[in-house]
Amino acid sequence: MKVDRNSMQLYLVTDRSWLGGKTLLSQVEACLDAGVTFLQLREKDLDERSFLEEAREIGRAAKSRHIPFVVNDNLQVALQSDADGVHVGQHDMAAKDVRALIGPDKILGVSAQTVEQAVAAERAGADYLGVGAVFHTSTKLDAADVDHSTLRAICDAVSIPVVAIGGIGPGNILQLAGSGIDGVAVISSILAQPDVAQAAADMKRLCLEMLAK
Ligand code: TZP
Ligand code: MG
Repeated sequence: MKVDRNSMQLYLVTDRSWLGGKTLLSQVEACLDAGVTFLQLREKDLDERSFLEEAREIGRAAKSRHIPFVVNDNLQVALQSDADGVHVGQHDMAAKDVRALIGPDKILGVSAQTVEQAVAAERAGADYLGVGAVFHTSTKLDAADVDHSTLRAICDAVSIPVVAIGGIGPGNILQLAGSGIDGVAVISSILAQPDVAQAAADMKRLCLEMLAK
């Protein structure tokens, strides 16, 4: 398996909404040093050139720490920055087409909300799944809700690692114990906090507690 299950424990998705004058690179580095185990660069509004430059810079920070690094949605940026892989949603390019373009060695992550989508993604060559939103989130307004019985059914139906995403924070992460997930993917419970390193360390501790339950 290309993706080590342990690297899915605390998956950080970037968001520049809460930088508050700091740089994305410095915030990300602080999080990587505080226990984040996987990194996705997610940019919705950046022009291609800035996106590529940023992917190279953030990718270097991840590589030097041996943290897997994927780019959301943008295959060209993923390939040109030599990221470890790419993450696509159900409304992006089809997983099997992405797999054909990136080859067998790059990581392919796919978002899934149903068992059918999860099984299809695994067949299409996904290396891991992101499943959510498992709790209410204000970060992605069009996120579909995934109830916890569906989350469990998805984990049972596939053999690739699964991370839950959406509204996960210190107050609810332990509710995910026993679902079969390999970790959690978060944005605001780390990046919207005043001390991102402390938030990442707190989430890591709670995540390990959740996984051990
Ligand atoms: N996909 C499903 S929910 C979500 C994404 C990108 C947003 C997660 O952000 P947060 O702040 O951790 O709820
Ligand atoms: Mg997408």
